[in-house]
Amino acid sequence: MSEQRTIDVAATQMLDKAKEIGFLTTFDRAKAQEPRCTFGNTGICCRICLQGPCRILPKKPGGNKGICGAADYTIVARNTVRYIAGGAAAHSDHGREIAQVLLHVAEGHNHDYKITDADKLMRVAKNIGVETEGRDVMDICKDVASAALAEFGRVDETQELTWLNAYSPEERLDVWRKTTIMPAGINLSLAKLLHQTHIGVDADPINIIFGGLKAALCDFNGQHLATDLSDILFGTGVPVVTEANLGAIKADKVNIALHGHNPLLSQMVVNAAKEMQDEAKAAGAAGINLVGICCTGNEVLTREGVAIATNFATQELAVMTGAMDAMVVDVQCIMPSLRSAAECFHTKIITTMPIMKIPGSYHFAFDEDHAVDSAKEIIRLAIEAYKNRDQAQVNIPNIKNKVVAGFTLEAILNIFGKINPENPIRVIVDAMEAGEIKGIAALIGCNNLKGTHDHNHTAMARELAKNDIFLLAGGCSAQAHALAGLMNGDAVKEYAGEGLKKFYARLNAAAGLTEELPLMFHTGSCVDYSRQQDFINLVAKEMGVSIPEVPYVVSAPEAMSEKAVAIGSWNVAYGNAVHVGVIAPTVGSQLVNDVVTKVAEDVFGGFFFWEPDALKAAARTVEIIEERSWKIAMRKKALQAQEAE
Ligand code: NFS
Ligand code: SF4
Repeated sequence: MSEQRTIDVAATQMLDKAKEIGFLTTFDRAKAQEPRCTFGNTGICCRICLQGPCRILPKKPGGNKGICGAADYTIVARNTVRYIAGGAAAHSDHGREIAQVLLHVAEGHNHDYKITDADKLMRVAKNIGVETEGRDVMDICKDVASAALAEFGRVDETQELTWLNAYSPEERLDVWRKTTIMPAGINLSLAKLLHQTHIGVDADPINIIFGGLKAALCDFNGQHLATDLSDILFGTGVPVVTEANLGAIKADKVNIALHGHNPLLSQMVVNAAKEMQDEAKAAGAAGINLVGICCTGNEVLTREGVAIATNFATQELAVMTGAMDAMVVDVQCIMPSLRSAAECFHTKIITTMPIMKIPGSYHFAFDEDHAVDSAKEIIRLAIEAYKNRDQAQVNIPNIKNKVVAGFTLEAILNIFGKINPENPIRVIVDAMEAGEIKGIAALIGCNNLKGTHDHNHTAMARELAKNDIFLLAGGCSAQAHALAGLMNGDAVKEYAGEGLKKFYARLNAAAGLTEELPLMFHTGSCVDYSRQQDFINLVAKEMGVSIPEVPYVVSAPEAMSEKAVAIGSWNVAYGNAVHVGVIAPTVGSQLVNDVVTKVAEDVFGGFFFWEPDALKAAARTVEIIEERSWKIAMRKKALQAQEAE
C-alpha cells in the first residue's frame, strides 16, 4: 500500500478535517487491512462450499488441493469468473430496469418519462432489425424495449443475443462462435456460470474461463442496451462545459449529491430541481446545487452538464465539507460508511432502490410510475436537511477545475464530421496513418486504495498524451482527470505531444465549439463503454483491419469492482489489450495467469497485463500501440510490393 493517500489537494484537506473530527475514512480502513492475506490476494482461497475456506498449501501433504480435490487452477479460474458474473449482473440489471421503463412509456402506462431522442430510437431499431418504415414511433419503441427485455429470459441456446450480434463485427462473432462463448440469453449465461462453478462441477480452467467470457459478452450486451435506451429516454449527450472537484459544492445553496449509477432516478432529480429553485429560496438558500459522484454523476454530467464533486474513493469526503445536505444514492459503488460520515454532520443519506439500503439511513422508495413526484419528495428532504445545516461546520475546499465533457459516439462523429462530412471516422484514421497520433487508449475504471487515489489515472493520461495518443475516458477514471484539471483545452497545451497538439488544432478549428476540446474525450459512465468499442469498431472498419489489429489499448489503472473485471474480460474477447493497474488475483495459478495474459492473445487477439506502476504501464501501452501500427504498416508494404509485381 502506498504512503501518499491521494493526489487530490481538496481531498487531502478533507482528510485533515476527517482526522480533526475523528472520523475514520476508507483511507484509514484500507490501511487497517494491511498486510493482506497472500491466499486471498493471489486467488488461491476457495470459499465456494462450506467445507472451506480451502487454501493451496503446496508444502503440506494433501495441501496442494482443496478438500474436494480442486487444484489451484480450478480455484483461481472459478474465483475470477464469479467476479465477472457479479459485474455482468449489475450492468445488465441496470439495463433491464431502463428497458422496463421504456416499455411502460411505449405502452402508455408511464407518463413521467418520455422519448427524448427519437432519432436514436430509429437508429437502434434499424440496427437490431425492428421494422421502422411507416410505423408509429410508440410501436417501434415497444418493439425495441421488448427486444431488450427478451435478451434476459432467452433460453434457446441456438439463438444469439440481439445487441451483441447487431453491434459487433462479423469477424468477432465468428471467433466467439468458434470458441463457444456466444451467449443466447443474459440470465441463462449468468445462472449457468454460477452452476458451472458450484462445487464438483467444472474443474477445467479453460472451460471455466470460456464460461466467464460468455458472461462478459452478456455484460457488453447489457451495457450496450442500457446506453442506447438511456439515450432514447434522456437524450444523447453533446459537449458540455462544467466544473469538477469539491469546490463545486456551494456554501449558499442546498447541495444534493447524485451518487450511484442509474439515470432513471438522477435524471428525474435534475429535472425536478430546475422547477424547485424557489422552494429552496423559501428555505433561505440561494437555490439548489446538484453535484455528481461516481457514474450516475457521469450520466447527468454527459446529458446535463452537472458538476462532478468527486469520485469513488473520496465519496465520504464530500460529506466532510459540512455543506452536503443530501446524498441521493441508487445502486453500486456506494460506501455503506456514508451513513457514519453523515452522522458527524446534518447530511441526509437517502437510499432509493429496493435492493440498496443502508442501516440507519433514510430510505425513500423511488417509484418509477410516479418518478416526478418521487424526485420532488427527495429534493424536499434535502431542503429540510439544509435547514439543519450548521454553517460554522462548513468547510468547502476552494478547488475546482473546468471540464469539457459529453463525448458520446454521436458527439465525437459530429465533431469529426466538421472536417470530413462524408466519412467522419476517416479523420482519426488519417491522423493515425499520417503518424500525427500514434493510436488510441481508453482510460477507464475505478479507484483502488491499494495505490494512491487518482495517481495512476492522471499519471497515465499525461504520459500517453505526451506520446501522441488520443485518449478516451469514462467512469471514475474520467472523473479523476476532471478533478485534476486535465479535462480541458489547457491540459492539451500543457501535456499533449506535438502530433496530438496538431490533431487537436485541426479539430478545434473545425468543431466550432465555445470551448477548446479537452485532453481526453469523456464518453460517459462505465455502463457506456460500448460507446468506446463502437468507436473502435468504426476505426477498424475504416482501416480495413480486424479489432485486434487496431493500435488501441484499454487501461483500468485503479480497477476495483466486479464490473471492472467483466468489462476487462469482454475487452479481451473483443481483441483489445487491457492494462490493469493492480495485480489480479489470478497470479496464484501460473496456468490461469498465463491463459489470461498470454494464451488469450492467440485465441482472441486481446490479453490482460498487470502493472501497478503508471509510468511502466504507459510505456507498455505505447509499445503495444506502436507494435500494432508497425504490423499494419508492414502488411500494407507487403501488399503494395505484391501489387507492383
Ligand atoms: Ni465503474 Fe462507475 Fe467508479 Fe468503478 Fe464504481 S462508479 S461503474 S465500478 S468505482 S469506475
Ligand atoms: Fe474447498 Fe472444494 Fe469447497 Fe472450494 S469447493 S471450499 S476447494 S472443498
